[in-house]
Amino acid sequence: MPASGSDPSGQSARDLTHHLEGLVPELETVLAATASDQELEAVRVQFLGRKGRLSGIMSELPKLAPDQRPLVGQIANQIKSRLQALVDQRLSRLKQDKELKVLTYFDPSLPGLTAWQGSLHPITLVTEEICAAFGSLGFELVEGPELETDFHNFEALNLPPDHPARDMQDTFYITENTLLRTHTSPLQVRTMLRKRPPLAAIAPGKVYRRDSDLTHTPMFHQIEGFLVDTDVSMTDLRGTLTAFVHKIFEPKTVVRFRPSFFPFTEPSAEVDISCMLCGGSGQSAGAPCRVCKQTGWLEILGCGMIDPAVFTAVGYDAELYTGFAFGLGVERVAMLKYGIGDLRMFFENDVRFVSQFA
Ligand code: 2NM
Repeated sequence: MPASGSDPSGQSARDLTHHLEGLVPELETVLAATASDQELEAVRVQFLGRKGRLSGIMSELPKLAPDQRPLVGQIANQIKSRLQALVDQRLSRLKQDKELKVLTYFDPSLPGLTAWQGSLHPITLVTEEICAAFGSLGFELVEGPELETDFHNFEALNLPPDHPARDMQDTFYITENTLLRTHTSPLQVRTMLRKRPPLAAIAPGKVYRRDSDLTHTPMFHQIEGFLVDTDVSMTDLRGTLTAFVHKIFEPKTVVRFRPSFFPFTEPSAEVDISCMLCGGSGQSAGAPCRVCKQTGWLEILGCGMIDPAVFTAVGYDAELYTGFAFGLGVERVAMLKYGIGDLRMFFENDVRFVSQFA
């Protein structure tokens, strides 16, 4: 049967309709192969673009008999909507696939990432523990500059100008009169210049000495304390330091005072505690104790009754007041407390070491 309204070019309404309808399955096949938004856009342009397949067929419309054009035009619009819908469908499918892909590599049942938690350095922990122990005994905390004057670091502490501790070999001098403090005693001097007795203070801080080998670092941490009043005696010193040792180490620890010398105290003593590894026997696991080198004792601090010359230097009446003072090295106490064998561990800051004491 001849197509109705055929024209000289051979295009009939039926041919055009056939071509138009053929676009739908063709687009479906091409769309199925698209894997990205870019590919999809290229296909859309190819079919629906201004110079695309649909436009190509539509350009044949004027060749139809005028009475057939409206019907084919209507079909063409329907096909256009179908094609656009297929492209939109594919677009949302691609988007869905992308989300699904994320879900397949994200396993919500896995444990979450652990937040890295910091910890305090063992020197900080031991410093805080010692200061808290003296705090509970009524000592106030004092701090001050690491850069000191010759007067506060040496002169006021009964260290005369020719004393060996003032040697360039031992002290970091900045100028002739300023230096890095070699101990925390200048804090005691500053406190006494500022206040009148009765007073008791504990002074932690970094100190500096020109010394560097296996057992010495140019900077280390010290804590010194002192107490001044009328009628302070050596028994007060002994009782205070014994109470302190029993707060920091085990209560069964034995404390021993041994005569010594410091320029700023008279009399002076060094304090030993019974070895925590061998319990004072000198033997551990049937062998000479490695911690106390078989002596049964460990030295932990130095102390004494404050020399009247120190009181005079800060303007106190040396006839009226007496007092005691003591000092310890924080690294040394931390090594004993935690059984650390190498001083360098404190300064290397290996997290595997420093995070063990939290
Ligand atoms: C020590 C040992 C003995 C000490 C003395 C003073 C001061 F300023 F009061 F005189 N402060 N620290 C002292 C006494 C420090 O360290 C081993």
